[in-house]
Amino acid sequence: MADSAKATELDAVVIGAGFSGLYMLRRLRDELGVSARVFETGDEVGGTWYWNRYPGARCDSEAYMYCFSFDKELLQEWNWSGKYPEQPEILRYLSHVADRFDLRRDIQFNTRVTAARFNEATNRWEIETDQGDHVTAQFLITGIGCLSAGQVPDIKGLDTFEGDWYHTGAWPHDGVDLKGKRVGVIGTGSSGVQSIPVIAEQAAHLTVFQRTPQFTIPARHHTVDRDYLNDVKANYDALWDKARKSAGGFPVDPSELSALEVSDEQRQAIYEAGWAEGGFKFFFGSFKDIAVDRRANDTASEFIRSKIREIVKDPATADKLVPTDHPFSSKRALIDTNYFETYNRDNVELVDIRHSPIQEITPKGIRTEDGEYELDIIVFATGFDAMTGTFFKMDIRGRNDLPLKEKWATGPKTYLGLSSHGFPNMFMITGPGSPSVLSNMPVSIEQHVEFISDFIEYLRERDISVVEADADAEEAWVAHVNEIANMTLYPLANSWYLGANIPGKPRVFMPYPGGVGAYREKCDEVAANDYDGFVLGNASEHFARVPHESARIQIP
Ligand code: NA7
Repeated sequence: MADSAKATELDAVVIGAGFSGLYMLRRLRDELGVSARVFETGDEVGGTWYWNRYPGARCDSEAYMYCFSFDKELLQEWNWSGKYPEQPEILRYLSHVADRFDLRRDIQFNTRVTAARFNEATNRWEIETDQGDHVTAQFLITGIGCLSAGQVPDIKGLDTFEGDWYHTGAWPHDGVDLKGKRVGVIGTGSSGVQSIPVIAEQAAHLTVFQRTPQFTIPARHHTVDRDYLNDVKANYDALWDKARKSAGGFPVDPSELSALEVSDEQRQAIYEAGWAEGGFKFFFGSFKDIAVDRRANDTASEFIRSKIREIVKDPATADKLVPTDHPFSSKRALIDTNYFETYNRDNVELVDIRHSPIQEITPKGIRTEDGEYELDIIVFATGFDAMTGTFFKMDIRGRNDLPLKEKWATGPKTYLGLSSHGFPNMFMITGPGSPSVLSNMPVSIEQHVEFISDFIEYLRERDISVVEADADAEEAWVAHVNEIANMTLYPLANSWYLGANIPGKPRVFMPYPGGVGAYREKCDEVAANDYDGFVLGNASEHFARVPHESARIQIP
Protein backbone atom coordinates (compact mmCIF):
# COMPACT_ATOMS: atom_id res chain seq x y z
CA MET A 1 0.00 0.00 0.00
CA ALA A 2 1.29 3.43 -0.86
CA ASP A 3 1.25 5.95 1.92
CA SER A 4 -1.34 8.02 0.11
CA ALA A 5 -3.78 5.10 0.33
CA LYS A 6 -3.92 5.58 4.11
CA ALA A 7 -3.15 9.26 4.48
CA THR A 8 -5.85 11.74 5.37
CA GLU A 9 -3.74 14.75 4.39
CA LEU A 10 -2.86 14.69 0.73
CA ASP A 11 -1.38 17.05 -1.78
CA ALA A 12 -4.08 16.27 -4.31
CA VAL A 13 -7.39 14.48 -4.57
CA VAL A 14 -8.58 13.49 -8.02
CA ILE A 15 -12.20 12.53 -8.62
CA GLY A 16 -12.79 9.84 -11.23
CA ALA A 17 -10.67 7.04 -12.72
CA GLY A 18 -11.40 7.43 -16.41
CA PHE A 19 -8.92 8.72 -18.98
CA SER A 20 -8.61 12.00 -17.02
CA GLY A 21 -8.06 10.59 -13.55
CA LEU A 22 -5.61 7.94 -14.70
CA TYR A 23 -3.30 10.34 -16.47
CA MET A 24 -3.65 12.97 -13.75
CA LEU A 25 -2.56 10.43 -11.15
CA ARG A 26 0.37 9.34 -13.28
CA ARG A 27 1.58 12.94 -13.65
CA LEU A 28 1.06 13.95 -10.03
CA ARG A 29 2.48 10.88 -8.40
CA ASP A 30 5.19 9.76 -10.78
CA GLU A 31 6.41 13.03 -12.27
CA LEU A 32 5.70 15.66 -9.62
CA GLY A 33 6.18 13.28 -6.70
CA VAL A 34 3.20 14.59 -4.79
CA SER A 35 0.81 12.50 -2.72
CA ALA A 36 -2.40 11.94 -4.60
CA ARG A 37 -5.45 9.74 -4.30
CA VAL A 38 -8.16 9.07 -6.84
CA PHE A 39 -11.69 8.41 -5.64
CA GLU A 40 -13.81 6.38 -8.05
CA THR A 41 -17.46 5.34 -7.73
CA GLY A 42 -17.09 2.20 -9.85
CA ASP A 43 -15.18 -0.92 -8.87
CA GLU A 44 -12.79 -0.59 -11.79
CA VAL A 45 -11.13 2.05 -13.93
CA GLY A 46 -12.81 3.25 -17.12
CA GLY A 47 -15.06 6.20 -16.32
CA THR A 48 -17.67 6.62 -19.01
CA TRP A 49 -16.58 3.33 -20.59
CA TYR A 50 -17.14 1.52 -17.32
CA TRP A 51 -20.80 2.57 -17.20
CA ASN A 52 -21.91 2.73 -20.83
CA ARG A 53 -22.16 -0.97 -21.68
CA TYR A 54 -25.32 -0.88 -23.77
CA PRO A 55 -25.47 -3.05 -26.91
CA GLY A 56 -23.41 -1.49 -29.70
CA ALA A 57 -21.53 0.96 -27.42
CA ARG A 58 -18.56 2.19 -29.36
CA CYS A 59 -16.48 5.35 -29.61
CA ASP A 60 -16.97 7.74 -32.54
CA SER A 61 -13.29 8.71 -32.59
CA GLU A 62 -11.07 6.44 -34.64
CA ALA A 63 -9.31 3.98 -32.36
CA TYR A 64 -5.74 4.86 -33.25
CA MET A 65 -6.33 8.39 -31.88
CA TYR A 66 -8.61 7.43 -28.99
CA CYS A 67 -5.79 6.72 -26.58
CA PHE A 68 -2.99 8.35 -24.65
CA SER A 69 0.01 9.80 -26.44
CA PHE A 70 2.08 10.62 -23.36
CA ASP A 71 4.05 7.38 -23.44
CA LYS A 72 5.58 6.29 -26.72
CA GLU A 73 6.01 2.68 -25.68
CA LEU A 74 2.38 2.46 -24.69
CA LEU A 75 1.41 3.77 -28.11
CA GLN A 76 3.59 1.23 -29.84
CA GLU A 77 2.58 -1.80 -27.82
CA TRP A 78 -1.21 -1.50 -27.97
CA ASN A 79 -3.01 -2.93 -31.01
CA TRP A 80 -6.52 -1.76 -31.78
CA SER A 81 -8.72 -4.28 -33.57
CA GLY A 82 -10.78 -1.98 -35.78
CA LYS A 83 -11.45 1.49 -37.13
CA TYR A 84 -13.61 2.40 -34.12
CA PRO A 85 -13.04 0.96 -30.64
CA GLU A 86 -15.86 -0.93 -28.95
CA GLN A 87 -16.62 -0.27 -25.30
CA PRO A 88 -15.05 -3.55 -24.01
CA GLU A 89 -11.87 -2.86 -25.95
CA ILE A 90 -11.54 0.68 -24.52
CA LEU A 91 -12.08 -0.74 -21.05
CA ARG A 92 -9.33 -3.33 -21.66
CA TYR A 93 -7.05 -0.53 -22.84
CA LEU A 94 -7.64 1.58 -19.73
CA SER A 95 -7.16 -1.43 -17.51
CA HIS A 96 -3.86 -2.08 -19.28
CA VAL A 97 -2.83 1.55 -18.65
CA ALA A 98 -3.70 1.20 -14.96
CA ASP A 99 -1.59 -1.98 -14.69
CA ARG A 100 1.29 -0.71 -16.75
CA PHE A 101 1.77 2.37 -14.57
CA ASP A 102 0.75 0.67 -11.34
CA LEU A 103 -2.04 3.18 -10.81
CA ARG A 104 -4.61 1.08 -8.92
CA ARG A 105 -2.75 1.29 -5.60
CA ASP A 106 -3.65 4.99 -5.38
CA ILE A 107 -7.23 4.63 -6.55
CA GLN A 108 -9.92 4.06 -3.96
CA PHE A 109 -12.74 2.26 -5.77
CA ASN A 110 -16.40 1.93 -4.78
CA THR A 111 -16.20 5.39 -3.30
CA ARG A 112 -18.21 8.42 -4.31
CA VAL A 113 -17.12 11.90 -3.31
CA THR A 114 -20.15 13.51 -1.72
CA ALA A 115 -18.80 16.85 -0.55
CA ALA A 116 -15.75 19.08 -0.92
CA ARG A 117 -15.34 22.34 0.98
CA PHE A 118 -12.54 24.86 0.67
CA ASN A 119 -11.24 25.87 4.08
CA GLU A 120 -10.07 29.48 3.81
CA ALA A 121 -8.08 29.28 7.04
CA THR A 122 -5.90 26.42 5.83
CA ASN A 123 -6.19 26.93 2.05
CA ARG A 124 -7.05 23.25 1.75
CA TRP A 125 -10.00 21.26 0.49
CA GLU A 126 -11.90 19.08 2.93
CA ILE A 127 -13.31 16.11 1.11
CA GLU A 128 -15.93 13.61 2.21
CA THR A 129 -17.03 10.36 0.61
CA ASP A 130 -19.99 8.01 0.90
CA GLN A 131 -17.62 5.51 2.56
CA GLY A 132 -17.00 7.85 5.49
CA ASP A 133 -13.62 9.16 4.35
CA HIS A 134 -12.62 12.63 5.53
CA VAL A 135 -9.44 13.78 3.84
CA THR A 136 -7.88 17.13 3.13
CA ALA A 137 -5.92 18.12 0.07
CA GLN A 138 -4.25 21.22 -1.23
CA PHE A 139 -5.63 20.60 -4.70
CA LEU A 140 -8.96 19.20 -5.80
CA ILE A 141 -9.02 17.98 -9.38
CA THR A 142 -12.16 16.74 -11.10
CA GLY A 143 -11.90 14.08 -13.77
CA ILE A 144 -15.59 13.35 -13.67
CA GLY A 145 -16.34 13.34 -17.39
CA CYS A 146 -18.83 15.49 -19.21
CA LEU A 147 -21.60 12.92 -19.63
CA SER A 148 -21.85 11.01 -16.38
CA ALA A 149 -25.12 12.09 -14.78
CA GLY A 150 -27.69 9.90 -16.57
CA GLN A 151 -31.11 11.40 -17.16
CA VAL A 152 -34.26 9.29 -16.92
CA PRO A 153 -37.19 11.52 -17.82
CA ASP A 154 -39.92 11.98 -15.29
CA ILE A 155 -42.70 10.09 -17.08
CA LYS A 156 -45.86 9.30 -15.18
CA GLY A 157 -46.29 5.62 -14.33
CA LEU A 158 -42.70 4.36 -14.63
CA ASP A 159 -43.00 2.81 -11.18
CA THR A 160 -46.02 0.79 -12.34
CA PHE A 161 -44.20 -0.84 -15.27
CA GLU A 162 -44.17 -4.62 -14.84
CA GLY A 163 -41.22 -5.23 -17.16
CA ASP A 164 -37.60 -4.16 -16.73
CA TRP A 165 -36.12 -0.80 -17.62
CA TYR A 166 -32.56 0.42 -18.06
CA HIS A 167 -30.69 3.61 -18.84
CA THR A 168 -27.97 3.16 -21.46
CA GLY A 169 -25.47 4.93 -19.22
CA ALA A 170 -25.98 2.49 -16.34
CA TRP A 171 -26.26 -0.77 -18.23
CA PRO A 172 -26.07 -4.01 -16.18
CA HIS A 173 -22.58 -5.49 -16.24
CA ASP A 174 -23.90 -8.96 -16.98
CA GLY A 175 -25.79 -7.66 -20.00
CA VAL A 176 -29.51 -7.94 -20.65
CA ASP A 177 -31.05 -10.90 -22.44
CA LEU A 178 -33.21 -9.34 -25.13
CA LYS A 179 -33.98 -12.59 -26.97
CA GLY A 180 -37.69 -13.01 -27.59
CA LYS A 181 -38.46 -9.71 -25.84
CA ARG A 182 -40.55 -6.74 -26.93
CA VAL A 183 -38.22 -3.81 -26.38
CA GLY A 184 -38.95 -0.08 -26.47
CA VAL A 185 -36.11 2.43 -26.88
CA ILE A 186 -36.76 6.06 -25.98
CA GLY A 187 -34.19 8.42 -27.49
CA THR A 188 -32.26 8.67 -30.73
CA GLY A 189 -29.02 10.41 -29.74
CA SER A 190 -25.63 8.67 -29.97
CA SER A 191 -26.64 5.92 -27.55
CA GLY A 192 -29.95 5.27 -29.29
CA VAL A 193 -28.45 5.35 -32.78
CA GLN A 194 -25.72 2.90 -31.73
CA SER A 195 -27.93 0.53 -29.77
CA ILE A 196 -31.06 0.43 -31.95
CA PRO A 197 -29.54 -1.67 -34.78
CA VAL A 198 -28.03 -4.16 -32.32
CA ILE A 199 -31.16 -4.42 -30.17
CA ALA A 200 -33.24 -4.96 -33.33
CA GLU A 201 -31.13 -8.01 -34.16
CA GLN A 202 -31.57 -9.52 -30.69
CA ALA A 203 -35.13 -8.64 -29.69
CA ALA A 204 -38.38 -10.17 -30.96
CA HIS A 205 -39.74 -6.70 -31.59
CA LEU A 206 -38.36 -3.18 -31.21
CA THR A 207 -40.36 0.01 -30.92
CA VAL A 208 -38.36 3.22 -31.19
CA PHE A 209 -39.88 6.31 -29.57
CA GLN A 210 -38.34 9.25 -31.40
CA ARG A 211 -38.67 12.87 -30.32
CA THR A 212 -36.13 14.40 -32.72
CA PRO A 213 -35.01 12.77 -35.99
CA GLN A 214 -31.24 12.74 -36.44
CA PHE A 215 -28.67 13.39 -39.12
CA THR A 216 -26.20 10.53 -38.98
CA ILE A 217 -23.33 9.47 -41.23
CA PRO A 218 -22.30 5.85 -41.80
CA ALA A 219 -19.29 4.93 -39.66
CA ARG A 220 -18.03 2.31 -42.15
CA HIS A 221 -16.48 0.38 -39.32
CA HIS A 222 -14.08 -2.40 -40.26
CA THR A 223 -11.32 -4.40 -38.71
CA VAL A 224 -7.75 -3.23 -39.25
CA ASP A 225 -4.71 -5.28 -40.15
CA ARG A 226 -1.07 -5.30 -39.11
CA ASP A 227 0.04 -3.14 -42.08
CA TYR A 228 -2.44 -0.43 -41.14
CA LEU A 229 -1.29 -0.46 -37.52
CA ASN A 230 2.39 -0.41 -38.50
CA ASP A 231 1.77 2.55 -40.74
CA VAL A 232 -0.05 4.45 -37.99
CA LYS A 233 2.63 3.65 -35.45
CA ALA A 234 5.41 4.76 -37.75
CA ASN A 235 3.69 8.12 -38.17
CA TYR A 236 2.39 8.74 -34.68
CA ASP A 237 4.51 11.82 -33.92
CA ALA A 238 3.19 13.67 -36.94
CA LEU A 239 -0.39 12.46 -36.38
CA TRP A 240 -0.49 13.68 -32.78
CA ASP A 241 1.11 16.96 -33.71
CA LYS A 242 -1.56 17.53 -36.31
CA ALA A 243 -4.37 16.49 -33.97
CA ARG A 244 -3.19 18.86 -31.26
CA LYS A 245 -3.23 21.80 -33.66
CA SER A 246 -6.54 20.88 -35.29
CA ALA A 247 -10.09 22.00 -34.58
CA GLY A 248 -11.54 18.72 -33.37
CA GLY A 249 -8.50 16.83 -32.13
CA PHE A 250 -8.23 14.60 -35.18
CA PRO A 251 -5.33 14.51 -37.64
CA VAL A 252 -7.43 15.51 -40.63
CA ASP A 253 -6.82 18.19 -43.21
CA PRO A 254 -9.76 20.57 -42.93
CA SER A 255 -11.36 21.46 -46.23
CA GLU A 256 -10.52 24.90 -47.63
CA LEU A 257 -13.54 24.82 -49.92
CA SER A 258 -16.84 26.58 -49.45
CA ALA A 259 -19.91 24.49 -50.22
CA LEU A 260 -21.27 27.56 -52.00
CA GLU A 261 -18.35 28.03 -54.38
CA VAL A 262 -18.37 24.70 -56.19
CA SER A 263 -20.67 23.38 -58.89
CA ASP A 264 -23.60 21.17 -57.95
CA GLU A 265 -21.77 18.19 -59.47
CA GLN A 266 -18.56 18.86 -57.51
CA ARG A 267 -20.49 19.32 -54.28
CA GLN A 268 -22.41 16.10 -54.79
CA ALA A 269 -19.21 14.21 -55.58
CA ILE A 270 -17.52 15.48 -52.40
CA TYR A 271 -20.48 14.51 -50.24
CA GLU A 272 -20.69 11.10 -51.91
CA ALA A 273 -16.98 10.51 -51.22
CA GLY A 274 -17.43 11.52 -47.56
CA TRP A 275 -20.48 9.31 -47.22
CA ALA A 276 -18.61 6.37 -48.77
CA GLU A 277 -15.58 6.82 -46.51
CA GLY A 278 -17.73 7.35 -43.43
CA GLY A 279 -17.14 8.95 -40.06
CA PHE A 280 -16.54 12.55 -39.09
CA LYS A 281 -14.51 13.26 -42.22
CA PHE A 282 -17.84 13.91 -43.91
CA PHE A 283 -18.09 16.92 -41.65
CA PHE A 284 -14.46 18.08 -41.26
CA GLY A 285 -13.19 17.12 -44.67
CA SER A 286 -15.95 18.23 -47.05
CA PHE A 287 -16.47 22.00 -46.77
CA LYS A 288 -15.17 24.68 -44.43
CA ASP A 289 -18.48 26.46 -43.89
CA ILE A 290 -20.93 23.70 -42.95
CA ALA A 291 -20.78 24.58 -39.25
CA VAL A 292 -21.09 28.33 -39.66
CA ASP A 293 -23.10 29.18 -42.78
CA ARG A 294 -26.72 28.16 -42.95
CA ARG A 295 -26.83 28.05 -46.75
CA ALA A 296 -23.70 25.88 -46.90
CA ASN A 297 -25.12 23.70 -44.18
CA ASP A 298 -28.39 23.30 -46.08
CA THR A 299 -26.51 21.54 -48.89
CA ALA A 300 -25.10 18.95 -46.45
CA SER A 301 -28.41 18.59 -44.61
CA GLU A 302 -30.25 18.06 -47.89
CA PHE A 303 -27.70 15.47 -49.04
CA ILE A 304 -28.24 13.43 -45.86
CA ARG A 305 -32.02 13.76 -46.15
CA SER A 306 -31.83 12.33 -49.67
CA LYS A 307 -29.77 9.40 -48.36
CA ILE A 308 -32.35 8.67 -45.66
CA ARG A 309 -35.10 8.57 -48.30
CA GLU A 310 -32.94 6.30 -50.45
CA ILE A 311 -32.20 3.85 -47.63
CA VAL A 312 -35.57 3.66 -45.87
CA LYS A 313 -38.03 1.74 -48.02
CA ASP A 314 -41.32 2.83 -46.45
CA PRO A 315 -41.88 6.51 -47.40
CA ALA A 316 -44.00 7.21 -44.31
CA THR A 317 -41.20 5.92 -42.03
CA ALA A 318 -38.60 7.85 -44.02
CA ASP A 319 -40.69 11.01 -43.57
CA LYS A 320 -40.56 10.57 -39.81
CA LEU A 321 -36.80 9.95 -39.86
CA VAL A 322 -35.89 13.00 -41.94
CA PRO A 323 -34.74 15.85 -39.67
CA THR A 324 -36.25 19.21 -40.51
CA ASP A 325 -36.07 21.22 -37.29
CA HIS A 326 -32.31 21.74 -36.96
CA PRO A 327 -29.26 21.96 -39.24
CA PHE A 328 -26.85 19.03 -39.62
CA SER A 329 -24.23 18.99 -36.83
CA SER A 330 -25.94 21.65 -34.72
CA LYS A 331 -26.75 18.76 -32.36
CA ARG A 332 -23.89 16.34 -31.58
CA ALA A 333 -22.80 14.88 -34.95
CA LEU A 334 -23.54 11.16 -35.10
CA ILE A 335 -22.10 8.22 -36.94
CA ASP A 336 -23.82 4.87 -37.19
CA THR A 337 -23.77 1.30 -38.40
CA ASN A 338 -26.98 0.33 -40.19
CA TYR A 339 -29.14 2.83 -38.34
CA PHE A 340 -31.52 3.85 -41.11
CA GLU A 341 -31.37 0.32 -42.61
CA THR A 342 -32.77 -1.02 -39.34
CA TYR A 343 -36.12 0.62 -40.05
CA ASN A 344 -36.52 -1.72 -43.05
CA ARG A 345 -36.72 -4.70 -40.69
CA ASP A 346 -40.11 -6.32 -40.10
CA ASN A 347 -39.60 -6.36 -36.33
CA VAL A 348 -38.92 -2.61 -35.99
CA GLU A 349 -41.50 0.12 -35.60
CA LEU A 350 -40.94 3.87 -35.33
CA VAL A 351 -43.20 6.02 -33.18
CA ASP A 352 -43.01 9.77 -33.62
CA ILE A 353 -43.52 11.12 -30.12
CA ARG A 354 -43.04 14.72 -31.19
CA HIS A 355 -46.45 14.47 -32.86
CA SER A 356 -47.92 11.86 -30.60
CA PRO A 357 -46.31 12.44 -27.20
CA ILE A 358 -45.86 9.81 -24.52
CA GLN A 359 -48.73 10.19 -22.04
CA GLU A 360 -47.69 7.63 -19.50
CA ILE A 361 -45.92 4.39 -18.80
CA THR A 362 -48.43 1.68 -17.98
CA PRO A 363 -47.88 -1.72 -16.32
CA LYS A 364 -47.78 -3.23 -19.82
CA GLY A 365 -45.80 -0.65 -21.78
CA ILE A 366 -45.91 2.91 -23.08
CA ARG A 367 -49.04 4.85 -23.96
CA THR A 368 -48.81 7.70 -26.45
CA GLU A 369 -51.64 9.80 -27.80
CA ASP A 370 -52.02 7.17 -30.54
CA GLY A 371 -52.37 4.12 -28.31
CA GLU A 372 -50.55 1.68 -26.07
CA TYR A 373 -47.36 -0.18 -27.07
CA GLU A 374 -46.85 -3.38 -25.09
CA LEU A 375 -43.28 -3.94 -23.97
CA ASP A 376 -41.19 -6.27 -21.83
CA ILE A 377 -38.22 -3.92 -21.59
CA ILE A 378 -37.83 -0.15 -21.82
CA VAL A 379 -34.43 1.28 -22.68
CA PHE A 380 -33.91 4.92 -21.82
CA ALA A 381 -31.35 6.26 -24.30
CA THR A 382 -32.30 9.67 -23.00
CA GLY A 383 -28.89 11.12 -22.34
CA PHE A 384 -27.26 13.03 -19.53
CA ASP A 385 -27.35 16.20 -17.51
CA ALA A 386 -24.25 17.12 -19.44
CA MET A 387 -21.18 19.02 -18.28
CA THR A 388 -22.59 20.39 -15.03
CA GLY A 389 -24.83 17.57 -13.70
CA THR A 390 -22.02 15.53 -12.19
CA PHE A 391 -20.55 18.57 -10.42
CA PHE A 392 -23.94 19.28 -8.88
CA LYS A 393 -24.27 15.74 -7.53
CA MET A 394 -21.51 16.71 -5.10
CA ASP A 395 -21.76 19.45 -2.51
CA ILE A 396 -18.79 21.53 -3.69
CA ARG A 397 -18.31 24.76 -1.76
CA GLY A 398 -15.68 27.43 -2.31
CA ARG A 399 -14.86 30.66 -0.53
CA ASN A 400 -17.56 31.99 1.80
CA ASP A 401 -19.12 28.53 1.75
CA LEU A 402 -20.58 29.31 -1.69
CA PRO A 403 -21.99 26.17 -3.37
CA LEU A 404 -20.79 25.64 -6.94
CA LYS A 405 -24.41 24.96 -7.86
CA GLU A 406 -25.30 28.46 -6.74
CA LYS A 407 -22.36 30.07 -8.49
CA TRP A 408 -23.37 28.31 -11.72
CA ALA A 409 -27.13 28.77 -11.30
CA THR A 410 -27.41 30.72 -14.55
CA GLY A 411 -24.87 28.56 -16.38
CA PRO A 412 -21.30 27.39 -15.73
CA LYS A 413 -18.74 30.15 -15.24
CA THR A 414 -15.11 29.19 -15.66
CA TYR A 415 -11.80 30.57 -16.76
CA LEU A 416 -10.62 28.38 -19.65
CA GLY A 417 -12.89 25.57 -18.46
CA LEU A 418 -10.15 24.80 -15.95
CA SER A 419 -11.00 26.82 -12.90
CA SER A 420 -13.84 28.85 -11.40
CA HIS A 421 -13.42 32.07 -9.44
CA GLY A 422 -14.23 31.54 -5.76
CA PHE A 423 -13.06 27.91 -5.89
CA PRO A 424 -9.32 28.18 -5.23
CA ASN A 425 -6.99 25.26 -5.89
CA MET A 426 -9.71 23.39 -7.76
CA PHE A 427 -9.04 22.34 -11.34
CA MET A 428 -11.46 20.75 -13.77
CA ILE A 429 -10.26 18.38 -16.47
CA THR A 430 -12.39 19.13 -19.56
CA GLY A 431 -14.69 21.40 -17.60
CA PRO A 432 -17.38 23.57 -19.20
CA GLY A 433 -15.76 26.36 -21.19
CA SER A 434 -13.08 24.08 -22.66
CA PRO A 435 -13.25 22.20 -26.01
CA SER A 436 -14.01 18.88 -24.27
CA VAL A 437 -17.07 17.28 -25.92
CA LEU A 438 -16.47 19.13 -29.18
CA SER A 439 -13.15 17.32 -29.55
CA ASN A 440 -11.51 13.95 -29.54
CA MET A 441 -11.47 13.67 -25.74
CA PRO A 442 -8.03 12.13 -25.08
CA VAL A 443 -6.38 15.04 -26.90
CA SER A 444 -8.20 17.55 -24.71
CA ILE A 445 -7.70 15.49 -21.57
CA GLU A 446 -3.94 15.21 -22.06
CA GLN A 447 -3.65 18.94 -22.67
CA HIS A 448 -5.60 19.75 -19.49
CA VAL A 449 -3.73 17.24 -17.34
CA GLU A 450 -0.41 18.62 -18.55
CA PHE A 451 -1.53 22.23 -18.00
CA ILE A 452 -2.69 21.44 -14.46
CA SER A 453 0.39 19.46 -13.47
CA ASP A 454 2.73 22.10 -14.93
CA PHE A 455 0.79 24.73 -13.01
CA ILE A 456 1.04 22.79 -9.76
CA GLU A 457 4.77 22.36 -10.30
CA TYR A 458 5.11 26.12 -10.94
CA LEU A 459 3.26 26.87 -7.70
CA ARG A 460 5.30 24.43 -5.67
CA GLU A 461 8.58 25.77 -6.99
CA ARG A 462 7.53 29.23 -5.84
CA ASP A 463 5.99 28.05 -2.60
CA ILE A 464 2.62 29.49 -3.58
CA SER A 465 -0.12 27.74 -1.69
CA VAL A 466 -3.25 29.13 -3.22
CA VAL A 467 -4.40 30.02 -6.71
CA GLU A 468 -7.70 31.12 -8.13
CA ALA A 469 -9.22 32.28 -11.42
CA ASP A 470 -9.54 36.05 -11.57
CA ALA A 471 -13.17 37.20 -11.71
CA ASP A 472 -12.66 39.55 -14.67
CA ALA A 473 -10.66 36.99 -16.63
CA GLU A 474 -13.43 34.48 -16.06
CA GLU A 475 -16.12 36.87 -17.20
CA ALA A 476 -14.16 37.67 -20.35
CA TRP A 477 -13.67 33.98 -21.09
CA VAL A 478 -17.37 33.16 -20.67
CA ALA A 479 -18.23 36.04 -23.00
CA HIS A 480 -15.65 34.83 -25.50
CA VAL A 481 -17.08 31.27 -25.51
CA ASN A 482 -20.55 32.67 -26.10
CA GLU A 483 -19.37 34.99 -28.84
CA ILE A 484 -17.83 32.12 -30.77
CA ALA A 485 -20.84 29.88 -30.21
CA ASN A 486 -23.05 32.61 -31.64
CA MET A 487 -20.96 32.61 -34.80
CA THR A 488 -21.85 28.95 -35.37
CA LEU A 489 -25.09 27.10 -36.05
CA TYR A 490 -25.02 25.35 -32.66
CA PRO A 491 -27.58 27.70 -31.06
CA LEU A 492 -30.13 26.64 -33.69
CA ALA A 493 -30.72 23.21 -32.14
CA ASN A 494 -32.10 22.08 -28.83
CA SER A 495 -29.06 20.11 -27.73
CA TRP A 496 -27.39 19.05 -24.52
CA TYR A 497 -24.54 21.42 -25.45
CA LEU A 498 -27.01 24.12 -24.45
CA GLY A 499 -28.63 22.21 -21.61
CA ALA A 500 -31.85 22.04 -23.64
CA ASN A 501 -32.47 18.36 -22.82
CA ILE A 502 -32.94 19.05 -19.12
CA PRO A 503 -36.17 20.79 -18.09
CA GLY A 504 -35.36 24.07 -16.31
CA LYS A 505 -31.63 24.07 -17.11
CA PRO A 506 -30.38 27.50 -18.25
CA ARG A 507 -29.85 27.71 -22.00
CA VAL A 508 -26.12 28.43 -22.16
CA PHE A 509 -23.64 27.00 -24.65
CA MET A 510 -21.20 25.09 -22.46
CA PRO A 511 -18.19 23.78 -24.41
CA TYR A 512 -15.59 26.03 -26.10
CA PRO A 513 -16.22 25.91 -29.86
CA GLY A 514 -13.03 27.63 -31.10
CA GLY A 515 -11.09 24.40 -31.66
CA VAL A 516 -8.45 22.54 -29.68
CA GLY A 517 -5.56 24.17 -31.56
CA ALA A 518 -6.63 27.74 -30.79
CA TYR A 519 -7.49 26.74 -27.25
CA ARG A 520 -4.10 25.12 -26.65
CA GLU A 521 -2.36 28.26 -27.93
CA LYS A 522 -4.36 30.35 -25.47
CA CYS A 523 -3.49 28.05 -22.56
CA ASP A 524 0.19 28.02 -23.54
CA GLU A 525 0.15 31.80 -23.66
CA VAL A 526 -1.46 31.97 -20.22
CA ALA A 527 1.21 29.65 -18.79
CA ALA A 528 4.05 31.51 -20.50
CA ASN A 529 2.78 34.76 -18.96
CA ASP A 530 3.02 33.48 -15.41
CA TYR A 531 -0.52 32.11 -15.49
CA ASP A 532 -2.13 35.27 -16.67
CA GLY A 533 -5.75 35.50 -15.53
CA PHE A 534 -5.14 33.57 -12.32
CA VAL A 535 -4.62 35.20 -8.95
CA LEU A 536 -1.63 33.65 -7.22
CA GLY A 537 -1.06 34.08 -3.51
CA ASN A 538 1.11 32.66 -0.75
CA ALA A 539 -1.76 33.03 1.64
CA SER A 540 -5.31 34.22 1.22
CA GLU A 541 -4.51 37.64 2.70
CA HIS A 542 -1.43 38.12 0.51
CA PHE A 543 -2.41 38.04 -3.12
CA ALA A 544 -0.30 38.87 -6.13
CA ARG A 545 -2.71 40.10 -8.75
CA VAL A 546 -1.48 39.20 -12.22
CA PRO A 547 -2.57 40.89 -15.45
CA HIS A 548 -5.25 39.20 -17.45
CA GLU A 549 -5.47 41.27 -20.62
CA SER A 550 -4.93 38.25 -22.83
CA ALA A 551 -8.16 36.71 -21.53
CA ARG A 552 -9.82 39.11 -23.90
CA ILE A 553 -8.35 37.51 -26.97
CA GLN A 554 -9.54 38.26 -30.46
CA ILE A 555 -12.09 35.91 -31.92
CA PRO A 556 -10.33 33.88 -34.59
P1 NA7 B 1 -28.40 12.44 -26.15
O1 NA7 B 1 -27.52 12.72 -27.29
O2 NA7 B 1 -28.74 13.52 -25.21
O3 NA7 B 1 -29.74 11.81 -26.73
C1 NA7 B 1 -30.86 11.61 -25.92
C2 NA7 B 1 -32.03 11.23 -26.76
O4 NA7 B 1 -33.15 11.03 -25.91
C3 NA7 B 1 -32.44 12.31 -27.75
O5 NA7 B 1 -32.95 11.69 -28.89
C4 NA7 B 1 -33.53 13.05 -26.98
O6 NA7 B 1 -34.42 13.73 -27.79
C5 NA7 B 1 -34.21 11.90 -26.29
N1 NA7 B 1 -34.92 12.32 -25.10
C6 NA7 B 1 -34.41 12.94 -24.02
N2 NA7 B 1 -35.36 13.16 -23.10
C7 NA7 B 1 -36.50 12.68 -23.64
C8 NA7 B 1 -37.83 12.63 -23.18
N3 NA7 B 1 -38.18 13.15 -22.01
N4 NA7 B 1 -38.76 12.06 -23.98
C9 NA7 B 1 -38.40 11.57 -25.16
N5 NA7 B 1 -37.16 11.59 -25.67
C10 NA7 B 1 -36.21 12.14 -24.90
O7 NA7 B 1 -27.81 11.25 -25.25
P2 NA7 B 1 -26.95 10.00 -25.71
O8 NA7 B 1 -26.78 9.12 -24.55
O9 NA7 B 1 -27.49 9.40 -26.94
O10 NA7 B 1 -25.58 10.61 -26.10
C11 NA7 B 1 -24.89 11.45 -25.20
C12 NA7 B 1 -23.48 11.64 -25.65
O11 NA7 B 1 -22.69 10.52 -25.25
C13 NA7 B 1 -23.23 11.71 -27.08
O12 NA7 B 1 -23.54 12.89 -27.69
C14 NA7 B 1 -21.76 11.38 -27.17
O13 NA7 B 1 -20.98 12.52 -26.88
C15 NA7 B 1 -21.60 10.37 -26.14
P3 NA7 B 1 -34.17 15.28 -28.22
O14 NA7 B 1 -33.10 15.21 -29.27
O15 NA7 B 1 -33.69 15.98 -26.98
O16 NA7 B 1 -35.46 15.75 -28.68
